[in-house]
Order: sequence, then structure tokens, then C-alpha cells
Amino acid sequence: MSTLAIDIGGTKIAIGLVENDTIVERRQFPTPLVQDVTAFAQTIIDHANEWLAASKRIGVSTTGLVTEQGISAINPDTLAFPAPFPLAQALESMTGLPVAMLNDAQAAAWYEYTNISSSARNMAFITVSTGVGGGIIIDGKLHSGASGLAGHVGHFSIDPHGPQCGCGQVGCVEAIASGTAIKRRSDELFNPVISNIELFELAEMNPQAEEIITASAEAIATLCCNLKATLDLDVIVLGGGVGLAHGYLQRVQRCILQRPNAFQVPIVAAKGDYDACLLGAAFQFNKEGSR
Ligand code: BMX
Ligand code: ZN
Repeated sequence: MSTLAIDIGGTKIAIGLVENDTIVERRQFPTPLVQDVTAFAQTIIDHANEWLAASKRIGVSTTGLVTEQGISAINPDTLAFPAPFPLAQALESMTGLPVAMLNDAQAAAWYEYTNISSSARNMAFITVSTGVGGGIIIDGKLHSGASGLAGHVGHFSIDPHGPQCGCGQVGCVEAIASGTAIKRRSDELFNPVISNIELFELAEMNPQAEEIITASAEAIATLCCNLKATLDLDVIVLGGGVGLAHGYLQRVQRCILQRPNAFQVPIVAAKGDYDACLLGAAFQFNKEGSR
């Protein structure tokens, strides 16, 4: 059965035609303004137009808190949904196809869990991208909580003197470690400004660039150890543009190894690579998974 998969991130939207858990067609485009839900849905449909006839259903994974009423922002700096943004309803009425929707990292967590090559029962997926998102699997089940908020681990406040987060707290992991936070610090240091990809390349010979990336990796390591202490996880899966950048996972691993044994947790790269959230968008229809 063909599924039109849509992954809405703070920076880009990826869409794909997914058959048997494989992406057979894929494209991406910058995330448009989130104001008018019909216009937003129309932009997505326009990009997916030639795949619609083949699609039997639509799976969406999106940044933000997903409820029956729509999508809302926990951190409007990541994507400022005018809450609640009824995108599933709009897509359903405009295409006539059934639509299912989950938070992006929750969707990826479920996909990654059913594809992990171990007997893990308790797992977290963490994406380090525009924001820092998370999805939690407890005893083999996706745990989204009564309001859908569970897994928003980017908003663990870990430093009372840290930077302000768009969610209203101070010192959130997201405000320290996300691609947005990295870019903000990098822009303060480098003139002319450089991209995060250039920052990672520069880090090999520039200690200031390395320091910015290490601060991010340290915050993610703290998050991993906090999650281990809270949920006794078997493994953590890392994804996202920053999470999968060259050498980032190794930096997080090195920081974790400096913590007490009890809080150490294995960390692996997402099987779905940069498309873990897109695959998760389609995979949410497999409620029982394959394990
Ligand atoms: C934010 C939050 C999460 C999301 C995470 C990663 C919003 C709009 N988003 O913490 O719901 O999972 O960012 O999002 O509040 P991404 O856009 O970086 O993939
Ligand atoms: Zn926050």
C-alpha cells in the first residue's frame, strides 16, 4: 500500500511516496509560513501532486505538539503555529484520503524502535535539528502521554543560568544544543557568518568552532544520562541534521563515558538516517510494528 509521507520540520518539509517501508520518491522544500492552514496544505499538495493518485493514505510527522484539534508550538521559535493548526483536517478534506499525524520525533522513535537490532524494550529517539525533539518507547510501546507532550525532551531545563528558550523556560537543552542554538553562537563569533556545515568542517582546526559543537554534544549527553536515570533506557537513537553530522555522535558518546556508570547508556545512529522522521510519518499506520 502506498503512503504519502510528509515530514514538517522547522526549516524544511520533506515529502515522499513510501511503499513497504521504503521511500520510492522523495523531495523537499523550505517550510512555508504557518498562517493560513488551507494555503499551507495546498503548498504541500502542489509538491506531492503527481503522487496523489497512487497514494491510499497520508502520514504526517510534524514539529510541535499534536492533539486532535491540530498542531501547536511548544517553542514558537522553531515553528510558530497559530495554535491549534488543523492541518490533518485540511489535508483530509482537500485530498479525500485518510490522514494520520504524530509529532516528528515520536513518529521516528516508533519507526526506529521496530528496526533496532537488539532486544531493547525501553528506548528514546532524540533528534538534534532546528530544535531538539524526542520520542519515548516504554516496554515496547510509544509513550505520548495524555496530552501528546511526552518526549519533548528538548525542554529539559539543565542550566538555570543558561540561554532563554522560546518555550518560556531558561537553559533548555534545545536552547543550548539545537542547530538554531549552534548557529546563534557561531554567528556571534564568525564574521562573515558561516553555515553549520561549514562550522563542523572548521572544527577540525579551529578550537572556537569545536567549543560550540562540544557544548551542544555535552548538553545532549546530559539529556541522555537524565533519561537513563529516569527511564532506565536500554538504548538511545540519535538523528537529525546535527545529530548525524560527522563526529557528533562520537562527541556525545565521549561525554557520556565521563559520567558515572549507572547513568551511561548506549547511543546509536538512526537507521532511517536523515529520513527517520519521514519514514516514521508513513510507519505510524503499523501500530503493532514488526517486533
Ligand atoms: C521543538 C518542538 C518539538 C519538536 C522539536 C524538533 C515546536 C514547534 N517543536 O522542541 O515538537 O519535536 O522542536 O523539531 O514546538 P524540528 O523542527 O527540529 O524537527
Ligand atoms: Zn524550552
